[in-house]
Amino acid sequence: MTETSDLGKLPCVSEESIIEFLKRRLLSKIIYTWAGSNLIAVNPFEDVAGAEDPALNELIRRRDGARGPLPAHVHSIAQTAHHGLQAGTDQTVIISGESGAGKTFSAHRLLHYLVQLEASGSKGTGRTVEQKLNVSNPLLEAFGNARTTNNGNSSRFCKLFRLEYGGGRLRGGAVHTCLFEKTRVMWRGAGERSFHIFYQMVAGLPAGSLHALGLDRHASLSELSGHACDADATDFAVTESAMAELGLSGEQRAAVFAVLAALLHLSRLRVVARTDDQFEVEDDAALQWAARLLGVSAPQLAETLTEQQLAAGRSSVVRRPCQTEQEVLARRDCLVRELYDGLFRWLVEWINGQIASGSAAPRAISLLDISGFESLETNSLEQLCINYANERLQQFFLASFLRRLEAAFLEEGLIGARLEYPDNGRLLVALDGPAPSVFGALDEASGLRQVVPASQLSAEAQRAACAAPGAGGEHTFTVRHFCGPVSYDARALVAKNRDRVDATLTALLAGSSEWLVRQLPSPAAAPGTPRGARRRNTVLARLQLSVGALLRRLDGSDVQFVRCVRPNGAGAPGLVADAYMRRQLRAAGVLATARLSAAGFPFRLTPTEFVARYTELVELRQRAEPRPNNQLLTQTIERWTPDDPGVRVGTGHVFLTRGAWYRLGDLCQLARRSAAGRLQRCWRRRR
Ligand code: AD9
Ligand code: MG
Repeated sequence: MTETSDLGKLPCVSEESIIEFLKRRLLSKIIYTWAGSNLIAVNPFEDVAGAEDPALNELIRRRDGARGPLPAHVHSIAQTAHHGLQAGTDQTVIISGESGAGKTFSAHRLLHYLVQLEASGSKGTGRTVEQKLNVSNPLLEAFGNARTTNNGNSSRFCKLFRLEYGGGRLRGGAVHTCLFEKTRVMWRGAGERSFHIFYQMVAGLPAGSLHALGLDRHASLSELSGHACDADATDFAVTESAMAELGLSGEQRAAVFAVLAALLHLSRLRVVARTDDQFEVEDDAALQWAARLLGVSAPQLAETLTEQQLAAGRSSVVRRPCQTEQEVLARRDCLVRELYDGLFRWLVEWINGQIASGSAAPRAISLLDISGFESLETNSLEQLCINYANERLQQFFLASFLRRLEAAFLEEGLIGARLEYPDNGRLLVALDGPAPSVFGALDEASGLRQVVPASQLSAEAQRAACAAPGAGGEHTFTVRHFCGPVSYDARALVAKNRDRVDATLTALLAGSSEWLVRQLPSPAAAPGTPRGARRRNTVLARLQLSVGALLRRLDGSDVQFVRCVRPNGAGAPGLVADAYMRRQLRAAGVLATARLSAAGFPFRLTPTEFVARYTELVELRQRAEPRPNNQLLTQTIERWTPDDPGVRVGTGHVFLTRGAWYRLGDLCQLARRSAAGRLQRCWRRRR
């Protein structure tokens, strides 16, 4: 018998058995495994044979999912989505996993397969759409990915890529992004780089063009933290041609590079002390270039950076000069961050304008590439945001998974098959529900510029029994997420959550003589910005809205999950670190998924398959029946396993839990050796 490719069908579903099983498969270069209808993809960190196997693809393409399980492969996910779409339901694939686990790689595979599927089915006009969809990914990655200690091409944003179909054909698409790590443009950890595009531009633009932007290749590269590599110049050619392919003219591309160059100049600004508590920006080449490229005057830029606007009462504001060097630098960092964030959003909007399907109510396959759970040594607002988004996704996953099971049962005439599952609804209410809640307390304090003590946040979390006791020091509070407890440092949360942009900075950019700078979406126009007097404009409030908007887009669609797993921290092929895997499998809820799938009758057999598999249990005179019917099956099952809740006979299939599957298998083996009477006695003992 061939080995199963489904974790839910293992004889024993435990963490150890799952790790052993995945390890054995990886060492045999099999990276994909089913956990019920979800796919586990273990990153091999090398090219594995068969990934683009034409025979396998042909096999996947010919089967439509209705005729038994497809091979465990990411292309099977794509094929199932395509099949479901053709049947009239929107489809979503959610790809999760920790940094470097292979989410983006899997997303590319899915996109590539779906686009190829169209290309092979149709010739002619669709071509341009396919090309545009294909090149939008490298362009987004140039501006939104960076080298981190975990991954040389780490995505610093979550991406929902929609492929839109009209009249049964791929017509275009749309990209939605959230959780963009704009802070990276000014701050990153040791050994990490800023976004690829800066290195690409400095390595790839001709010397004359760099000179016209006030840049010098060698000086600029040494100033950017982290080194450029040979690939940056080659990648720049790819990025530039993607920009051109997506309709950005030479003039528009030059305007984008000018903004990037302005950011490099801004990052070099120097602050000098005029008096003990008055500071100014040095009037040097960096200031002049930054101002010129941003289309503002140098004195105006310097003044905006050194004077801050403060609220005085409910409706009036006062301006006062910055009193420390840090205040000036914080304003500069804020300007750089918001400019880059605006540029990224402008680019996403541009891409969307180019790949739009034009169909009024298109059907869609959505691919969601989201950062996985993070539990670092010190966890702050960034981790709270990512973990909250994952918590919402888990809730979405449970709802869609159970809905699908329910639908399958209803279709088969099985009513009342109840499943036990770990619901995270209470935890979410404790996090983002109406005050009192963790987000409520932080938002309240952000409005009042107060500090929230960790003990208060702990109390909010504890209200829903989602705080783990005793973890972390006095400044931390711990949330018991569905994949394990995470301790957050409460100290910088309020300041980070506030993330205010002074109106004078926005006004400066609005008055620019450069068309692109004027067109960049202002922070106030960010998608998910809370409107109305009662909503707070904080990072958490915006996050809550943007995740909600993202999930609403997926509502009503059939959802499949790809859980990416990184086998070791070093990124080495052929190496599996058990503890490393275990942590991720827990974080991805793989064990819970396998158990859910085991609880959810993972084995489905048609009557013919049932009789073929359990021949020994079927009475001799009935074995010859040309078409086994439900009555016969029910009689057989009742005879051997009376009132077994693990077996359900539907209109077209027999559903078996994992336990029932093995019970019946054991009975068959015994039947080969024993008389029927002995067998039944044995069965009674087992139950
Ligand atoms: V992050 O959260 O954006 O930092 P990802 O997206 O999960 O991360 P990524 O897809 O970028 O990880 O993959 C990390 C590295 O593993 C890349 O160099 C990939 O080329 C490599 N990888 C991932 N999956 C595969 C695979 N199936 N076969 C070969 C792979 N290489
Ligand atoms: Mg990625």
